[in-house]
Amino acid sequence: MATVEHLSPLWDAFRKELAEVSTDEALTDLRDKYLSRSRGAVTVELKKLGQLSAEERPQAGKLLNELKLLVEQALAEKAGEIREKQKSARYQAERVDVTLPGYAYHTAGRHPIRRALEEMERIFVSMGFSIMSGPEVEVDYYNFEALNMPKGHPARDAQDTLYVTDNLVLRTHTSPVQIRTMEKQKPPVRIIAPGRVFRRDSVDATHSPMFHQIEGLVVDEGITLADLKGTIEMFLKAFFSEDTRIRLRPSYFPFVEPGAEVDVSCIFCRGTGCSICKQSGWIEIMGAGMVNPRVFQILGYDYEKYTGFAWGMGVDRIVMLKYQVEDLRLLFDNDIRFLSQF
Ligand code: 2NM
Repeated sequence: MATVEHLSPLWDAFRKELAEVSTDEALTDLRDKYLSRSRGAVTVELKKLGQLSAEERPQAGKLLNELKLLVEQALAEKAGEIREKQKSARYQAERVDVTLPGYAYHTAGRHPIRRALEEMERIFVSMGFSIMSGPEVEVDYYNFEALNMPKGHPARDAQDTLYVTDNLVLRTHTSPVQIRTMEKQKPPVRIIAPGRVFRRDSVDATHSPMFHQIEGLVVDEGITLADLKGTIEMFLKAFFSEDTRIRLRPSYFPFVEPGAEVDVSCIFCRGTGCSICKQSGWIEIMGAGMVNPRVFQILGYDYEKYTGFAWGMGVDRIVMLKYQVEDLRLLFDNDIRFLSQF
């Protein structure tokens, strides 16, 4: 007989067992135990309803259905509790401490020589220069002849030049780019020529058979040595620092007249004297000069009408100076332990 007295022990037993349940599996077992179609404790009671008299059946049926509903509700609640517990356990396990220091990523970066080249290009482009390039394997005429270095000139010495054939060399400077540009283009010319150059040198701390240069050239009517000095000073102030001073010392290059070496006030001691500038306060940084009229003549430029200035500097040397790299080979070995410092 299904009465409250008869059913409440069943409910109490269910509640007690439910309290012990903490996993999905145990909950399924408990559901089966009370509600399974064949042998669930509540189902068994429902099946017994058929044996009751017509008077008893409605009341008992109502009670049993209420119990079934309560059991289902309690099971659903428990299922929700288990889900929540699982969720918070997972969150706890996956917890991230955002205050821990991060991992350093190995990202690719530009080589210090490339960075210096790009910075120099940026400054000259901002001053109105165009960037030109040309072949690294060059014919004798562009590398020497047109630059006022006829056959037999000491600067052509086989000790310095890497020959491909009698008439082909690995360019020893980027000046041939300037010659090729002037051949194609009438003044005004305002160009820079960055790139690789080659010399027949043995490798040591200050020599490499391949290194980098940036040369520049300005040609127009009325260009003077003052333009050379002002342009170069503006560039060097932008590249090093605004308080950089420069000085020109007379020098000789076959393709300029007059020619000069350009010094900057020492970028480390600012001119007061230190070990890097050997107490002189000055550091030699480039060669420059007024383009030799002979070069214009070879090219068929009107050398009565046009004047120009040009300069050339070694990029690798400047990188060594700027970062105090004592050995040029470090710039070419590409050891990641060295490169990752930049
Ligand atoms: C230097 C120093 C001085 C130079 C001259 C020319 C050209 F093609 F116009 F004649 N190009 N580069 C030049 C002048 C290069 O390097 C130390």
